[in-house]
Amino acid sequence: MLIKRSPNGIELPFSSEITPRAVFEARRSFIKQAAIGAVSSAALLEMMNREAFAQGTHPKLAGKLNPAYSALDKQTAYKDATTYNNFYEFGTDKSDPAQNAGTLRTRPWTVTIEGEVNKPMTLDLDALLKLAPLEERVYRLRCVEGWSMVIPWIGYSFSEIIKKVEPTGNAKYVEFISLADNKQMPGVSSRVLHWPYTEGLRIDEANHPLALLTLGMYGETLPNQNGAPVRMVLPWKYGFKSAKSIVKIRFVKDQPRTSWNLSAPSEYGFYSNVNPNVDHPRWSQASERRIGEDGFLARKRKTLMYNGYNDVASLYTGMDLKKFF
Ligand SMILES: Nc1nc2c(c(=O)[nH]1)N[C@H]1C(S)=C(S)[C@@H](COP(=O)(O)O)O[C@H]1N2
Ligand SMILES: [Mo]
Repeated sequence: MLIKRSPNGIELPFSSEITPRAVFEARRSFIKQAAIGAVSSAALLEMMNREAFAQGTHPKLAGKLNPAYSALDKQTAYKDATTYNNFYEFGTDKSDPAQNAGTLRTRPWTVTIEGEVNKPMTLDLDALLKLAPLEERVYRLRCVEGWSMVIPWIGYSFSEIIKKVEPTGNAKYVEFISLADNKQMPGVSSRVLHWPYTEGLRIDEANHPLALLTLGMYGETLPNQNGAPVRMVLPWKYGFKSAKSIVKIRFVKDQPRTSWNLSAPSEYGFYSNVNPNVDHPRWSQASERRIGEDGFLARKRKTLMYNGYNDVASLYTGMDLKKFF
């Protein structure tokens, strides 16, 4: 995909480059042709590996709308939310995850929860889906790169998991670990990040009801490129804090090392709360571009403290948020 690099390093794609419906339709007819033997099986396999971009191609997943935790902002188009992604396990271009994540096998899938808990457990997808009532929550997601989306996620508060595993008194932090399998994830062979992708929260942050254990979006299970089959969504923090395709959750005594912090500690702090007053060393965080709302000549929106989720402010009273960025 053609990228225009702005002076501050933020990538600005032209909206015309987002896969148009016509391309999707072309793939459909391509698959039909393949069925009658008109194209090679290698080409067919490559095509099948691509994740579908249209809504309605994933199993339905219903959640009861939680209006108290839902933004009224216009929702990002499904196509934009599923073709403009960061998921470095599948490549570093925004279009790579949609192109490459078809190789991810999301069933069977288990999440192992261990460490400082009285009840360590390994849960499969069905157990995760049944653990608590599913809710729909429309959250703003603000990427540290300066763009944002509004997505109707489906899941439940991570606090439901915490209740279930009973952390010990030593559990001060929670570590989220993504799958890192180079057979399914071509990007894991490159050294752009420390694999597995690891993120973390202080336990009181993880216990905040806004922290969403996420299993679906737009009324369906998660597309692979959005972190199937289970991810976190932390709307008051920069997007990279919300780990995708999680296989392990550890309750620990000490603040965990995280992938982005390891790769550039002065740029990506452990807390990484959305904060328009604390600039990234290479660009301002005062404003953002809403994906789908504007093209290359971006109409900028003001970025809000905690991405507008002021509910979380009490977690940080007395902390210098410039120091703990
Ligand atoms: N495992 C993993 N999780 C990840 C990432 C990643 O590269 N690998 N990228 C993060 C970043 S930078 C962002 S902005 C969000 C993007 O989520 P979305 O593609 O569903 O919008 O996922 C986050 N979670
Ligand atoms: Mo991001």
